[in-house]
Formats: sequence, C-alpha cells, structure tokens
Amino acid sequence: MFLSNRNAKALHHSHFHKPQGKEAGGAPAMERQRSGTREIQVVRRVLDANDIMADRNRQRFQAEQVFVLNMMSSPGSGKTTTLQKTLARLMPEIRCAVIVGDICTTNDADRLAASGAPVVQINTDEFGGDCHLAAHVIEKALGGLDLSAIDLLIVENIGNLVCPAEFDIGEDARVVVLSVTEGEDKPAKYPLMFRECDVALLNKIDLLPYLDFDRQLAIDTLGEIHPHMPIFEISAKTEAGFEPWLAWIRDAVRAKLPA
Ligand SMILES: Nc1nc2c(ncn2[C@@H]2O[C@H](COP(=O)(O)OP(=O)(O)OP(=O)(O)O)[C@@H](O)[C@H]2O)c(=O)[nH]1
Ligand SMILES: [Mg+2]
Ligand SMILES: [Zn+2]
Repeated sequence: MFLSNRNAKALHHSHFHKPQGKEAGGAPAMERQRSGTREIQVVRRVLDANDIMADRNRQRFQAEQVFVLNMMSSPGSGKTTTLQKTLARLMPEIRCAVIVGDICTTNDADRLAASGAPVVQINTDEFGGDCHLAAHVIEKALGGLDLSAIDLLIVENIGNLVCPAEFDIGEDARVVVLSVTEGEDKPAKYPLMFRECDVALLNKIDLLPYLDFDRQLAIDTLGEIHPHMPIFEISAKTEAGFEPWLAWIRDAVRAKLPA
C-alpha cells in the first residue's frame, strides 16, 4: 500500500490521537482499517474535515479583517520570547491578540499576558494531547476573543517541526522559527515545515560566537527548500534584527486592513 508522506502523517494522527468529533467530521477516523484503499479514504476525510473548519475560520478572520499568523518551530526555539518582544514593540500601534498552544501548563500564556494583549491558552491534553493545533481547536479558542477589537492574531503553535505544518487553521501566513542551537541541518531534515511557511526567523543569533552553527549553510538550505522566502536573523534576547521582522508584520497587517 502506498501512502504519501502527508497522508501517512495524517493517518498517524487519526490512529493515535483520541477521537476528535469535529476533526474527524463525524468520520470513523479511529476505527480499525483493513483495506489500503479504505485507509486512504479515512485519511482524506480527516484532512478534508480540518480544511472545511479552517475555511470557516478563514471566513471569520476575513469578515473581521484580522490578519492571522501561525507561528511554528521545534520546542524551545524561542517562539514565546520572540512574541513577548514583538508584542511589546507592536502593541502601541497594532491591536494584537494571541492564542498559544501547549500540551500542558499555562506558562507561555502567563509570560505573554504581561504584554497586555488578550491571550487564550489551549492545552491539548483536553483534546487528546495533540502535538499540533487543528482548526477546530482554534475555533474553540476564538470563543474567548473579541475579533472585532483586534487587527492581528498570532497563534503560537505547539513546539514540533513535523505535524503542525500539515494542519491549516485558517491563517493568512505562517512563520517558522529556527534557532541556531538546533543545528543548521534542521531545514533539510524537516523540509515540509520550511516549505509551508511564508517567512523564517533565524533566532538566538546572540549565541553564534559560542556555536559551530554554519549560518551560510542554513541560509542556503532554506533557499533551496523554499526559494525567495524572507529570512530574518534575530535575537529575541537582545532584539537584534527585529526591525525588518516588525516591518514585515506591519506590511502584512496593513495589506489586510480596508484601504
Ligand atoms: N540566548 C538566547 N536565548 C533565547 C533567545 N530566545 C529564546 N531564548 C531562550 O530559549 C529558551 C526557550 O525559549 P521559549 O521562548 O520558551 O521557546 P518556545 O519556542 O516558546 O518553547 P515552547 O513553547 O516550549 O516550544 C528560554 O530559556 C529563552 O530565554 C535568544 O534569542 N537568545
Ligand atoms: Mg512557547
Ligand atoms: Zn500532531
């Protein structure tokens, strides 16, 4: 039986995560599958159900003219720190809110709430401990936000370079954070994530003097996997390199707002 990578990964989710009424769209995603054809059909139904919910989210974001940015990376690359610093700089000019996903704890929400932005924490242990945010989980989190009062919604996805890239949540754009402590080979090892994102942040550049990280190789690999993707080299600790990143967000938000 042949399964594409995308389908194989989605099948992993349909089999090993607890039943998700909405994600499965009522489909028997967890039932044991015997025939190869049937497996592929079920995988498609899981992905289709997510896509339908993502489109619904997208329509809502469009109606409320909110620009939505999905932020992804491996655990600990600096998503929350980058967001803390980004919010501090943007809040005076852009009305922001955050949805942050983790399997457990409200640590990140607590850190982000200090920015003054509304923050909704999702703990996926309530949704079967999922290692990604699916569209129906975002829809549920939206119940805690007033979309008419914001222009920018940033979603900090669960730390994972693999499956978050597979799940459309209705966002306008995706940003991946790669920190220099992870090694320059990560884009080559997890190409889907870097292909699916619209912009990349190379974080923790303040640590470069202490590492053997091959910066040029990382940038060249990113360029091969996703030609012309903007790459901003930053330090969330020192805020070095933040201006071009902030300018990218400002332009993206402005492009979605009514003229
Ligand atoms: N030196 C340095 N440390 C950083 C930088 N950005 C983040 N860190 C540190 O890296 C660690 C992880 O940062 P977080 O912001 O929590 O990373 P995260 O991606 O949100 O982690 P998860 O949500 O658990 O996936 C923390 O100890 C941060 O202080 C940076 O630019 N330079
Ligand atoms: Mg975090
Ligand atoms: Zn997952």
